[in-house]
Amino acid sequence: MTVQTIATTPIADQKPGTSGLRKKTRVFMQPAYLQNYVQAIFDGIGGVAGKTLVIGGDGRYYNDSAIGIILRMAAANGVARCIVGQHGLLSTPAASHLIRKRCADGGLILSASHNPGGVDADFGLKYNGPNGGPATEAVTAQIFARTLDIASYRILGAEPGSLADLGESRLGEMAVEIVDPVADYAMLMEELFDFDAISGLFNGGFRMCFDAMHAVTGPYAREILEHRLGAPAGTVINGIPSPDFGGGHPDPNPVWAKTLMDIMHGPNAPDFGAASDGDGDRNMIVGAHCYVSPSDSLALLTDLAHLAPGYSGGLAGVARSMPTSSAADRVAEAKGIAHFETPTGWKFFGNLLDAGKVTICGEESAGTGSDHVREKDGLWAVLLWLNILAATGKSVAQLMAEHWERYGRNYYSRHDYESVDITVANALIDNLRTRLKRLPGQVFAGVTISGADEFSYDDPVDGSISTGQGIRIYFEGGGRAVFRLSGTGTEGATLRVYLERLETDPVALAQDPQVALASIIAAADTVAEIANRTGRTTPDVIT
Ligand code: VG1
Ligand code: CO
Repeated sequence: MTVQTIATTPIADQKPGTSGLRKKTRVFMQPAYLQNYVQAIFDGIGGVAGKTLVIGGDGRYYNDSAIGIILRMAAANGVARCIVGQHGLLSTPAASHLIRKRCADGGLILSASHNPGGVDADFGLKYNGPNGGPATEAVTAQIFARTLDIASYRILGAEPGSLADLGESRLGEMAVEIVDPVADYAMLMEELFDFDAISGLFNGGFRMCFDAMHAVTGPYAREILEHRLGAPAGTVINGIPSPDFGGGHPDPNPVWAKTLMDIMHGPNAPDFGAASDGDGDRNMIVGAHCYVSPSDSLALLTDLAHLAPGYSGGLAGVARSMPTSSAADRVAEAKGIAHFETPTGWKFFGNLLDAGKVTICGEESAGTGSDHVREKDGLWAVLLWLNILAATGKSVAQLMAEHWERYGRNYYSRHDYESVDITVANALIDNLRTRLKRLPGQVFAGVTISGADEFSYDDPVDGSISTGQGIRIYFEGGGRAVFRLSGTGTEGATLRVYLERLETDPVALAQDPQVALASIIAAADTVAEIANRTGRTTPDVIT
């Protein structure tokens, strides 16, 4: 079998964002586009000869063809073994677990996560290192640098075998091992959680609805919830992965998971609802008539994780991304454990987890996870919630009410303005940046600014510094607004405005967040001149 060395030229737009490289599917399908990027990953990490890689994706359009190309390139670059999920499927947390369990040198995960799939939608690829976590900024910088001076890529002149057949085969000199994508992950979940107690819940008539959103979590949720835990068939809805996610937007939030929200707020609502995203690393938690914001979920899990066997010894600490509400910080302070604030994106949690400084991490974008893998993990969060519900015998609404009574409630919302002209979006952020020093003391929409800065992160483990991670504006009375541009979109710019206010008055804990945050929302819109600059008077998505 011949190794072909194909001459190529650099492609300018292959800079990885918050979570790998994401582009329109048709961009990835252009001649040499995927090949250049894969070769740049292989070269950027110092070569792959003799290494073992884990490969899998969320099943979106082009997943299997791309895996075929990656396998041929891996073989041509001297990779010793590729461990591939059957049918090319691996959820992001399952891929992270496989890398760790099999002591692989890293992995390639094909996903654009919560972005829609299809030939006219989005595709993505990211590299995870030997700890199972997303490549650090230093590594992605090396990969990007290589995309800019690449001159050739190597590929084997032979097609790999079927991704459907479990077991081992050869592609040139390389071993290709097709594995069950669910088995190892399900075993890990059984080690962490009290499956007997959760089964007991279901046996007692507890009802749940899990919306897999036609994405990768379907097979995992069915195996774990319906088969191993005995939840009735039909507990998992939209459970068969489809290349375009059933034409939907696999982002588990109240807007895109509206079907589930309607069920959970309808008559005869189940006790517990949950949803996951395209690649299975996000989670949405909702009780009967009770939506739990991701920031609150992180705080509650930090408070009560010890009720699950895998965390019975307590937590070393908790980390949250900067735009996530500070609810988890107060729990950490009450428990006397460390808490950390990192930039947006799971890659910033890796060092803290590896160093044993934190056990649980979370992001406002519906990502929660722990040191069991090095990615956020949707189903893990759902199982931890189930374990807590089983251990306490309380409802979601009851747990949240008690949590807010004890710690106060951080009213929270994120307003997204999508497909904004990139120049306009950059100018909006630049304008805020240049005014930061002058803002304290100024009044916008009746609210006084008490402080303003731009977040930069000094990694306490490796000393690396990440600047420009979001504009923060603090208001008198304890409110906060954060402004940043998304690093996962594929069309124009997405402006994210994160809004938060702590309420401790016991009689004011049950408001609609948009109402509770009205003054902060108005002040944030005014100070950033959103309407004037973008021409938008309302956000495209409010979560
Ligand atoms: C978004 C979220 C961020 C998350 C990232 C990847 O990034 O805000 O919290 O880590 O997506 O999640 P951005 O740059 O668009 O705000 V996933 O589930 O899409 O891999
Ligand atoms: Co995701």
